Amino acid sequence: MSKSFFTKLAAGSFLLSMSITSNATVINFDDFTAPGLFADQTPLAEEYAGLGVHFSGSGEVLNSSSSFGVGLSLPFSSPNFLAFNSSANASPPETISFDYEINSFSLDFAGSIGLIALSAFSGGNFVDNVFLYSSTATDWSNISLTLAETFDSVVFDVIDVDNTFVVDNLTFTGAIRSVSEPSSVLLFGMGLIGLAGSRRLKKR
Ligand SMILES: [Ca+2]
Ligand SMILES: [Ca+2]
Repeated sequence: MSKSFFTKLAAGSFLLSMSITSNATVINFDDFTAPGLFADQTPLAEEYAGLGVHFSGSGEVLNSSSSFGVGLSLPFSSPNFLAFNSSANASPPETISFDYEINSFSLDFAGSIGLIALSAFSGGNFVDNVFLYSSTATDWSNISLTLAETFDSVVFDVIDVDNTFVVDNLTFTGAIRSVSEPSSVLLFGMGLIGLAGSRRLKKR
């Protein structure tokens, strides 16, 4: 193999990873109609399967018409959020799992006073976690995990908090997607065509 082959391969891989990690995906729960009461909603589950994101837990997407006592200006995005209320049988932990590896995850939350925990797992194995003490019920706070290691699920939990609170704007960046993805197959294919072309030129 020529040196240029590896140079091109390295350049191709670099381009590929750059194009994926630069794209942050945001789930703001505002893309479907949601009711205002827990009684009228079911727990969030596969509504975002199209993005390769799956929810398991008892959090329910509600609109902000019911008073949660939280601020309704940015970073909250209108009209919906993911809501929790222990008296409505909607309590954390909430597990968010991905069909691919990610390397950063964050969310905004409001309405709770206590310790918030975000934990990252890869293939079911604990990777890392972060804790944040929230001392105000009305203002929004942000909790985030950005790790050198990639992970494929996140557990959001609260400790010593049993009142109502809401979550919005889940934001994550993917790190490694399957090579069967059309864009990477195309990119790899283009690299091979380029390589074949340059070899033909050299033979002349
Ligand atoms: Ca319900
Ligand atoms: Ca929202």
